Amino acid sequence: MNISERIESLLQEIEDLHAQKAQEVEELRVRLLGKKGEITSLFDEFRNVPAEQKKAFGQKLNALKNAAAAKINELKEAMEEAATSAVSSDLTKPGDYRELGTRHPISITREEIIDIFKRLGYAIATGPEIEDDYHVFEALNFPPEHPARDMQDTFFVSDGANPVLLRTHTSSVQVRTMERSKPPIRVICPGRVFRNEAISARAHCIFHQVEGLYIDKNVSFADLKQSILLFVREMFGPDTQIRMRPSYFPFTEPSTEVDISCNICGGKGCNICKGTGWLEIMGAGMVDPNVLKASGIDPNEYSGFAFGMGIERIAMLKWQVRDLRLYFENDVRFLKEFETSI
Ligand code: 2U9
Repeated sequence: MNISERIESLLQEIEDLHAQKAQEVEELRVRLLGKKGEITSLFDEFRNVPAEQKKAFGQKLNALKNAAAAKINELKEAMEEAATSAVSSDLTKPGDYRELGTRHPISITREEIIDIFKRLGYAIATGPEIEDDYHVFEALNFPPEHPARDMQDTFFVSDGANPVLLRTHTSSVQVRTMERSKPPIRVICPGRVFRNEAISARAHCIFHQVEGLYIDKNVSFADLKQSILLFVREMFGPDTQIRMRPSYFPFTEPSTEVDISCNICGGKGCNICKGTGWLEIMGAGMVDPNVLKASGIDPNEYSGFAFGMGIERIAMLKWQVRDLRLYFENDVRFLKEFETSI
């Protein structure tokens, strides 16, 4: 066979090529295009072709080489596709190992808090993150000039008589619950809240809260104290003590800030509790009569208590997380540390 005939026959052969295994495709590639392959040796012989025929042969040879490369690629791709779509005929074969993700510490903590209050008979309530001034401030007894109503503290979406804004606490959910139901009310409201704050190790413009509300006849401050004590002992261990300090919130009267005995040093004083033996975990109080009235509940007939806590803070105290920003960065090295806490 002369060169011309060999090119023709190889072209024909390439068109009819087929392969069953990846190894066969590789063998074909070596036989045709490898260092000592048939097409490669045709290129070597090209030197002996008379000058006037060189152009025509050159074109044919290049076409042959391209056809071979394209065919081999096509076979390779077909093989890869078959490998991925093929159903194993051995149905007893173990499945591929898939690495499991971990739940986020904020989710773990939220579920744990909710679970404790569920056992105390609380129902879960949720509501919109984009709210109006009435449900976030007005109905909660915030005076018109309260600093939280300032652009510096709250993200406003629109202004007007009843501005639209991103809720700064989940208390608006309790307001909506009071509007549509009659006591007894026992709800727990988890959710995201938004505050116009500079981001630091201790503050973020988005964080998570769990708030609770209990309204019935004869609900007292003693009920509040006992409920909180039960919660902290479930959350931080049976030896945990609580301490209440007087505070002020527009929506509760009296109001209190709640501390727990330091879960690191047991109250002796360490660098986590800054030597005080106590850690602040939440705020609480008796619902202000104005707040009950605004949502159609008679304060002469009913009383109630409410509390609120930041989930990030509870999780920080539980696991000694030093910097709040870690919760939002999704660095897997951080998230992996909670693998066993699920
Ligand atoms: C209604 C009536 C009263 C919810 C409450 C707190 C105290 C409180 C803070 C803790 C840390 C918010 O996340 S934080 O910054 N919360 O101190 N929240 S009492 O009181 C309510 C809610 C709704 C109708």
